[in-house]
Amino acid sequence: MTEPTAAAVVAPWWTSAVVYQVYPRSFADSNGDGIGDLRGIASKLDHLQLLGVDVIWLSPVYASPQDDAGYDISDYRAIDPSFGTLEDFDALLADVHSRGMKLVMDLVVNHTSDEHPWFVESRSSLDNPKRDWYWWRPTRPHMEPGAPGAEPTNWGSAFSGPAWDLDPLTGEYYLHLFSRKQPDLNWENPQVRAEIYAMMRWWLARGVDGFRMDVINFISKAVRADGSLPDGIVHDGALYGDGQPHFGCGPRLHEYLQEMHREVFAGRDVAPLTVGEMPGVTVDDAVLFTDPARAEVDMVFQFEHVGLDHGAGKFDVHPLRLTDLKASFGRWQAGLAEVGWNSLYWDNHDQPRIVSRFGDDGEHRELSATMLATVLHLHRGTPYVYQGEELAMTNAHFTSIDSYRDIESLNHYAEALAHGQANEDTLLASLRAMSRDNARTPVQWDATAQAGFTTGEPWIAVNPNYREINAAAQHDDPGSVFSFYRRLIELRHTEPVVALGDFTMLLADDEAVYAFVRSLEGTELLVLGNFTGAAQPVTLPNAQVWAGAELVIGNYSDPGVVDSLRPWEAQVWRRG
Ligand code: TEU
Ligand code: CA
Repeated sequence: MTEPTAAAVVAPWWTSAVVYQVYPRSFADSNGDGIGDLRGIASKLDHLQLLGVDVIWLSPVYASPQDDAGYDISDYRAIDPSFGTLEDFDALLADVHSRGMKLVMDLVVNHTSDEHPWFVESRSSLDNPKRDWYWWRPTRPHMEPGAPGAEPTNWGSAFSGPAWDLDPLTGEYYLHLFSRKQPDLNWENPQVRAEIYAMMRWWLARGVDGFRMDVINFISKAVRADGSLPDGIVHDGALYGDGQPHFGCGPRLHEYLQEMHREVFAGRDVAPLTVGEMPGVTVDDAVLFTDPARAEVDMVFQFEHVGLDHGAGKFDVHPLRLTDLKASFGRWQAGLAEVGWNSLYWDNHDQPRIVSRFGDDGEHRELSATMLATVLHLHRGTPYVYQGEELAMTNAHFTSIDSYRDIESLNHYAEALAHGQANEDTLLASLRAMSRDNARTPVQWDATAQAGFTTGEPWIAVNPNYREINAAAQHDDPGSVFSFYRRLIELRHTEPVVALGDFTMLLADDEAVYAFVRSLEGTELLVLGNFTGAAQPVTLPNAQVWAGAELVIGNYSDPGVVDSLRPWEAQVWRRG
């Protein structure tokens, strides 16, 4: 492993940054309508500044019928009234900047809302100038329009059902990889791309500092010369074909990302931060997407580790094997060690909360939360903290389907029941484990009514454990999960080895202990994490070199010992 060159010391700012994701609907409500909003976010910036994060990623706040909670946009240059106004946005951005933080917007351009004027025009007639802005195709040959299987391809939507809907007005089908109210844009059309680049430049001119790009690796579809699209393989027990091989990391994706970079990001004094959400992306793909020399994106969100407890699908839950997790993270650390850069996340608005998923949200909630945080934040890459993760908020543990709001969860429940794939109890159990709503319950600010999120009726229920788990109880408590996150984030800001050090996995076959070393210019950190609720021995190769090392951070009040870990213990030792 080459010694870090001078270049390393001028690594991009985001290699030592920590990003905080805000899901506006559930963050803080300022006007009592039960829905979080921009003024609510502004009222909580002290919390984020105290935490020490560098960047705020805002999930969508644009005008939207909210069919998929804002990821279905009807006007890219307007704020949805439920979140506030453009003036509220400008005030929030100015406040964020005045506190030395940056703000990144969510760019949702694989699809729009079906209420976006572009789609309203496109569906209005076969020869509308915007017809080719979306994917319209005729009924499958020799099939009756609207009949099961008559769709142009057999692809399933991510939200259950087919990925095509017949539009009676013109008798053609349109493609929607997500809900039928999220028609996919046709990026083959240069007018579509030009419009999107102009919209992005509009937000950058307004002062935003970058974009998180929603399912950006789905924008290039594998369309054949004759304009047709291939069917997908129908996996065992599946109702539809798997289209992902035909739209995931498609043939023109690199071309589009490089064009976007030229048209939107190139030549700016301060390079905007760009992170591409890319379900199904591989390490080799990611090296190409994040190689600075290729000018595509700074980093990607990959999904391998959040699929390790998936069986046939995400709702078929299997226990995590720690060796699988280490194998996956180890491959991504090694694969992007020389070229490219990793993002690091456990939680976001699409994943159940990690302390309930890979930790223990009962007896050892705080210890398992801080151990998981330590292991993640000490890897090489940019960490993302999802709202509430810094408080060790847990899954919702809903017991009734009536409590759920997420279109993916509700559609899955309805489809599985309708096709007799499972009974209500089994489905409710899998939703309790994996539903996206687990991440979307309101942030727990204090022990007052509705956890201080709203003075009204929240759009989704507050987790009843808010009296015990809330920000107010943790801000001034040096032993709290919140205070531990502050220390972890501070470590990345003050220790170059954390941001830029090489990564070496240890104990790859150990099913209980996660262990690795980070090293930079003679400084070495040993990171240990116990993924179980039982004490575990640690047998390190050449353990003696760590005798006399200094404990940099640990999640027990008294420093432990390198050769044995207490339940859910995390330790970070430094030498040199
Ligand atoms: O998510 C894309 C995506 O991969 C998720 O749908 C994921 O597969 C699933 O939720 C895991 O269960 C992005 C956004 O993050 C998500 O909120 C949107 O629903 C989706 O795109 C469509 O915009
Ligand atoms: Ca509100």
